[in-house]
Amino acid sequence: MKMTFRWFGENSDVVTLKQIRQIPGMTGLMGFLDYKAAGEVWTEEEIKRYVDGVHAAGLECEVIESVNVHEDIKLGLPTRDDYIENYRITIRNLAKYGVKVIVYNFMPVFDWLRTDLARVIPEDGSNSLYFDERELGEMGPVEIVRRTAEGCNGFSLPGWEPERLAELEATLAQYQGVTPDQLRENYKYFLDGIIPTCEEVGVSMACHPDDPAWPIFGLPRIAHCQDDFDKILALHDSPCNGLCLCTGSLGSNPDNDIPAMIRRYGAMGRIHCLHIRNVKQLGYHHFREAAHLSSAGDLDLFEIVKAMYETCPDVYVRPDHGRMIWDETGRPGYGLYDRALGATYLNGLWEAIDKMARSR
Ligand SMILES: [Mn+2]
Repeated sequence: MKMTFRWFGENSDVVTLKQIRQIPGMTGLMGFLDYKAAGEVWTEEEIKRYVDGVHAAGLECEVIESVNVHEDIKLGLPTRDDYIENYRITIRNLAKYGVKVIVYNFMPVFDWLRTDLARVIPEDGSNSLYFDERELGEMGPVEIVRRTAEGCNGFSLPGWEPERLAELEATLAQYQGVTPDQLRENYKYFLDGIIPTCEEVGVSMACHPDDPAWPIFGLPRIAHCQDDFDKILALHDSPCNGLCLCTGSLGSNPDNDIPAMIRRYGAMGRIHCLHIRNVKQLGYHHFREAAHLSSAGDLDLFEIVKAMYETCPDVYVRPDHGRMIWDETGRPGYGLYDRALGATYLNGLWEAIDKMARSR
């Protein structure tokens, strides 16, 4: 397990690299250029500047997140070939600076969705991201976007970049009538276009699951359960076509057996990284994000780390969204304190599992 942390860059994050470096056991980042629009080439110069800064702080930068896939690729429009070529260039550029894993998703329009970015947890007064599908039904897509932009404390949230959402209604209309099978066909076209480049330069693609783990607003969503992932991995059979297993996203649906999924895809060598967080179920399609500790939510973090230990022990991991605690303010989900606690807890589980395994 290589413990990493998400960081948005010095102009876009209140958390500093120095603070990240001081978290025990932290080896590197899951890095991110938050100003890049979907479809744009990530140039060598900007990658070098970012990676050099990370290295100077004593951290590695072998995983990059959110090289977003342009909607034209997901929709299968004729312009997709240009965007796929841009994606190939970005893969090559990232590989030159030591990046080994790219996290992305193939979700139409909405990267992730919550109905409240700072719902107070009554038991302890902290707050976390929250979702209640009944609230969403009343809101509709345009209202949820407006609220998300308002609630993000001035930061653009990953997946909710303003330029991506400016033409929201037009984009939603384009997806009308697109079936899950058609979306998968377009996905295959994308993978067939980029995976040979990945194989050539030694980069693995890691598909992030739908969040929450079910269809929303009638949009096709094809990455939220084991059956979906079996199909995605079969679209282009290569070790470079893999998964970013996000326990919080998948855990929003209690039907997902996450330790079993880790074992399945870990044994296949197809998990390239994990996002680990806990979820508290509050009802049907109704949950909030919880502290990492197993007893704080409904996921068994011990079983999750054990499955990882036994099937994909060298994988990159990061503590995912944390709560906002100790009066910290910042990007919803991406404060320093609770994520640092999460990393420490995961490292503790790992040490215990490792020592128990060795003493047998
Ligand atoms: Mn995630």
